[in-house]
Amino acid sequence: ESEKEVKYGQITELPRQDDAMKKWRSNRFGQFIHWGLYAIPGGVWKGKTYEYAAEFLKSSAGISTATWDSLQYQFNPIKFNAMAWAKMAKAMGVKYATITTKHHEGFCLWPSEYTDFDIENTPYGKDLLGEFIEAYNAEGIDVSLYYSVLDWHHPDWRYKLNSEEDKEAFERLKIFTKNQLLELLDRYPTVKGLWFDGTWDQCWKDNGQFSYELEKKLKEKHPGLVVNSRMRADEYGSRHFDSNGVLMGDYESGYERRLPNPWDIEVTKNDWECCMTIPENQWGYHKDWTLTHIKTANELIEMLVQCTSQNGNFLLNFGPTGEGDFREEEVKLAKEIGDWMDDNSSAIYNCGYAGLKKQGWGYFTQNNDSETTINMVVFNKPINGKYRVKLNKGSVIKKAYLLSKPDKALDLEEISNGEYFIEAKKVKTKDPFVIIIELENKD
Ligand code: FHN
Repeated sequence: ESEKEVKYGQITELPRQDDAMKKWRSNRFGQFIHWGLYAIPGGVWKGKTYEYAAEFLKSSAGISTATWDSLQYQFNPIKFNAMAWAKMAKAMGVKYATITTKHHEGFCLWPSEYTDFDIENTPYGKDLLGEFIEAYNAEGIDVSLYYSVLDWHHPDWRYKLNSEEDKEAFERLKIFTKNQLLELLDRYPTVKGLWFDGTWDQCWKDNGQFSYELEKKLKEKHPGLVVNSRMRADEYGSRHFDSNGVLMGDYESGYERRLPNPWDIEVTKNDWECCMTIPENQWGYHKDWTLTHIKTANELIEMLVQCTSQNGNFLLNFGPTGEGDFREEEVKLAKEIGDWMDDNSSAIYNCGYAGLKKQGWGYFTQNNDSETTINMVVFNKPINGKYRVKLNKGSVIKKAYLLSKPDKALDLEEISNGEYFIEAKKVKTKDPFVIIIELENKD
């Protein structure tokens, strides 16, 4: 098939191999924070509960912009303690966090020169985003900023440009967007990445040149900046991937509340990130968590491990309350995940695709700096207590042991050339656990 000429496609060669990108890749586990005015009503308006995502309440309940925007004067998260948040994130085991600086409602969590619809003009008044970044950085956690281009508050925002007037409005919105992004990078120089959202509007898709030039400009200003694929469209309106199928931005961010097929090897070729909610589809705080299934710690850990096994990052979402704390369920899950990470994170950080065929018991991961050690993260114990491993040609297993009992070698049975059973019948735990195999090259 003939290649299309693409002028406004990818701007760097992928996968990026600079230090900033390597760090992003080694982090593997991140915390997503959706926080804005929507946290105040929490999915409930005038006594009625709306089941759809709480951050969409304005639209689900048909609330006027003026009424919604006046929530600004109630935003006073007196319980917000940035240090406590950062400590909780650290204990959960995340290495990075991505926070909504401005979601679709348009409210800004930092004092912006370009709008009054911001934290400065709330009873809280202080630079909440600045506090957040400082506290997380102090705990050694990288921070990236989520930014929605779609903006229900801004008078110049349009889905589609139907008239000359719309076009002029969009020109102004482009300037506003660029100014705000440059302002964020100016104010918060330690930021590692920008996470674009709300970029599916027709006007954004029709303006590939703008997002191309914007990406270049932001990266010039902030070397090392890591940008998600959602930011971009090429000049033909193709999003994430250009018209020739080349990924745009630095990593694929289309995995929202879904994971790739766990056997898919193609996906391991690009950097990517899956973002995930704990309930079915709630990003902002919703008062009622009985409406859908709430994922358990082990379900979430499995997603994290699967992402790692296919060279992806896992960004797990939290929706703090309007008062500035986390609901009990989130605190408990963070603790449970953190307890697991305390013992098993060596199978996560700086790990990726191991190059072996996935088996039914779970996932292989391998540290990027090791050639001979492979982790087997087990989620399904086989009835016969034996774990199948098929190696690539030329290597043999030297030994296998549980990560929790490195001194006790597990029995090995070679079934056929390069295919083994590892025996681990006595493992009692009900949680996922790790078997380590050490390989040796035959020649
Ligand atoms: O509409 C938003 C949603 O609220 C949330 O921010 C997610 C996160 O990926 N992005 C949008 C939907 O794609």
